[in-house]
Amino acid sequence: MKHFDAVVVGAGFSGLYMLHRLREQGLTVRVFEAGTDVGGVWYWNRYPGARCDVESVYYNYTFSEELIQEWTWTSRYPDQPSILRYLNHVADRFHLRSDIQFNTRVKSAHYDEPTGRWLVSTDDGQTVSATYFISGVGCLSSSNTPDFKGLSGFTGEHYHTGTWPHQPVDFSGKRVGVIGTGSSGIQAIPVIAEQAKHVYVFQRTPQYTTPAQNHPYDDNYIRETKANFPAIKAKLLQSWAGTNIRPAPDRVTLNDSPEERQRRYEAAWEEGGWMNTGYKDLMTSVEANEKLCDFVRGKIRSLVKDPQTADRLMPTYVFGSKRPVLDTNYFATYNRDNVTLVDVKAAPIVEITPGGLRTAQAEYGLDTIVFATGYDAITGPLFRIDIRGRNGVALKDKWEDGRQIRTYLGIANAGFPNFFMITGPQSPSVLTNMVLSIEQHVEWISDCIRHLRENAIGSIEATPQSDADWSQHVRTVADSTLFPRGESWYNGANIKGKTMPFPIYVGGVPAYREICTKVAANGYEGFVLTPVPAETV
Ligand code: N01
Repeated sequence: MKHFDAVVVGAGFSGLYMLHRLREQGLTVRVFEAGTDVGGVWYWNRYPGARCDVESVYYNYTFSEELIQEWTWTSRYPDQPSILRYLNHVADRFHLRSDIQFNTRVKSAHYDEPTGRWLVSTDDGQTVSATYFISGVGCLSSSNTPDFKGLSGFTGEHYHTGTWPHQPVDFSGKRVGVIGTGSSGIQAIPVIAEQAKHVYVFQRTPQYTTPAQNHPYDDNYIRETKANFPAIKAKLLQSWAGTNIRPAPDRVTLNDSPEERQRRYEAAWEEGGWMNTGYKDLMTSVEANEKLCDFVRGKIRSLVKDPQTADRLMPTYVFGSKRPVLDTNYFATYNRDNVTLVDVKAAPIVEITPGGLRTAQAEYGLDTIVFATGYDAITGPLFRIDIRGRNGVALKDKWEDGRQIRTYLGIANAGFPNFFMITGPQSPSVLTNMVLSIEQHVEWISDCIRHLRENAIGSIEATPQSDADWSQHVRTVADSTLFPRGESWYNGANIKGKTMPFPIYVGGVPAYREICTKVAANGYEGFVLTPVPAETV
């Protein structure tokens, strides 16, 4: 059986950087990737309008000054083709492809106690062994198509935004149904509407979405950004989500007059992005949160001409308890004659028919259905792999199918020696700039592996107490905020039968980094380090 020092799953932002760092240390590494090329979510998400909601100049690796200087982003928010080009450039520049096996899905990874190795099996029938097993599967790579009655009998075409074909889909002259109005649906709908004969949007929950105000970058901005990158990175690391470089918000919403609030909300709306209003209590005060919700609802009313459609687009949940969305022309799209909003909370989808879709109220003839129905998020990508630690215990069972996630730092697990998760559950992950969080995890893991090898330590494993304490801490911090108040993919509410305690650390990037750094500085506090047996040293 072939042996590698490390096996990494996935060749997205996580897997590529992990491979690079481990190879620098001289490790043998094999990356397995299900796609035919690099890119991870940016390889699969090719739907019309796909774009990142973190600004381009902050959404890139920062580990290499040369890479920063040689790559130039062209617009404020990068579109999917640009990000994919960037990741291809990274793969070429650091000669990564030779250690990646594409078209290969990891099916299982079992810890073999007698040898202290991971046995990793793939869908092409091979099994390899590895000292370290590292997941770079991401949080949103397991797409979810709800089990609608009749789908297999649909005579038109259907697509999921998260597994979009590589060839452009032609919507011209077509009656298109889009199911779902999360980030993917909200980005795709305005673009599809420009081409299709008619678009029916099947909306279950109306969303708060604010304008991206995307625009091309000018040369001066790019020059300044490149010249000042070390300072920019330092500021990103100080910000709660790692997504912007402005000072931390310090104002209390209700301390301002209604006029001052309105001025700040308007300015943030015009500037675009994550509604940077300067208020620090958005996610801790229901009253503060409701003020922003009111403002956005007012905007929807002013943007959508038909009052009944506007009513159906009014969100009512706590802003931020579902992932906020940035859009381009979303609400204005409902003023088009060829767009119809269908409320499927009021009249649920009953079945897909051969010629379209039937709700409890009406039947819609469709040529194409776009499922923008999201993901089995956070735990889904990990549970697709049969990961088993000591005594053959499956990760899925340890976490009780997600109802009791227990990790240490969102990186490690008691009972799973030498298994590392990049942006795993209970780390800041999806509530932060993913690239920055990925870099932190990759660097922490590669430093840890260096420490193990330099000190003849055969394995590292979180203690059950560390697992329990970290999981409790994640819950306590989340419960002091409004984040867990919504029903969203954050807590599994989008998937029938799935429930999870809020699985994201919301203490912010600076606090989280400090904790991880301290754990390492204290000799990997909270872990058991087991020396390599004497005869094998
Ligand atoms: O998925 P979602 P997404 N019947 O889960 C609806 C990232 N991302 O792919 O809200 C009818 O948000 C569901 O309704 P409800 C980003 O983190 C980033 O859009 O559950 N409807 C919802 O409207 C994002 O948050 C970018 O009631 C059903 C929609 O489908 C995450 O990925 C771009 C249904 C799913 O929305 C996921 O976004 C794209 C059913 N049975 C994605 N089941 C950017 O960087 C589900 N829905 C900008």
